[in-house]
Amino acid sequence: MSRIVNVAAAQLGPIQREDSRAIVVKRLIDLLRQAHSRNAELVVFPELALTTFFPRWFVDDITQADHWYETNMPSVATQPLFDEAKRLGVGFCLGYAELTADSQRFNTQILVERNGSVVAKYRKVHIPGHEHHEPDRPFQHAERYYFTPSNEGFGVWKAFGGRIGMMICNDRRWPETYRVMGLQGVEIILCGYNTPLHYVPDPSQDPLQGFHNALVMQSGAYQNGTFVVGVAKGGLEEGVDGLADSSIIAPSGELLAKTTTSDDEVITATCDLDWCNNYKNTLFDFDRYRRPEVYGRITQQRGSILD
Ligand code: CDV
Repeated sequence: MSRIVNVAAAQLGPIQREDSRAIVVKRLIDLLRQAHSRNAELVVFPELALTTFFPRWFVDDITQADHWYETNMPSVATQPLFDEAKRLGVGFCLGYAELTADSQRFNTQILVERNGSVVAKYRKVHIPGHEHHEPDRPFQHAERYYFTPSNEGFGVWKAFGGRIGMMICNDRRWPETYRVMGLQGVEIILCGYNTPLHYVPDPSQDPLQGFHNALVMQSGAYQNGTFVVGVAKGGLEEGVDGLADSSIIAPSGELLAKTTTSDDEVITATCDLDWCNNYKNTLFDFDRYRRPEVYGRITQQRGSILD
């Protein structure tokens, strides 16, 4: 039986503050159709794909930000995307801000199968940035104010004929993210991101954003024998320039496809999931070669302990 999945990364250019959900959903549907015309059966959209990256602004009363969050999925505004995807027989992965019935706020990504059913929900684990207003910054990155870090961890779901995992933006920088999914046999990891090119705490990293993006996702793919699909919302959004460089990466760590613009753009790759076994059954045969008995510090402590 074929274990081929045709995957598309549907990169978004900027979404400005005034852009309505309806305008954005139209863009998503256009990308979905482009991907379908190129035989994609799974289309991956970025983190917080329905709105501008609102954590760049601080509001003292967090309820003033409620309009950036979704309380239902699908919602009235996103239903046309679900309908078109089902009509085309294409699945998708979508990032959005989630406000739950008990007032919890998560940075969330869902996986929707080709029949329109939501098969998985992932809530961001590693929340970067700051909790309080930092007025001296040129722009805020107050994700730690707007989102609760999820304690649900990294699941892997059987879908699209394989084992699919999800992570969101900053999660991709942490090796534990990939390994927890690797230990569940993950074959494709889907990741949306919004990465400002200017990193305020250490601007020496600014010219390295593209390098670091590729470095972490390519090594995570290789070390766990999995495909990784990294999808940006890039370009100049409300005065803040965002990294593009959306990529589809093979279990060998090689780049299969990469965007060339920082605007709405689709890239595709044919992913043979059996390729994962070349790595999972040899160099990275976890059962044979891993030494969890000497990795205790990984889960027993958070920060470095200097003797
Ligand atoms: N949205 C993000 O998680 N962005 C972070 C930035 C703040 C470093 C990232 O890891 O790309």
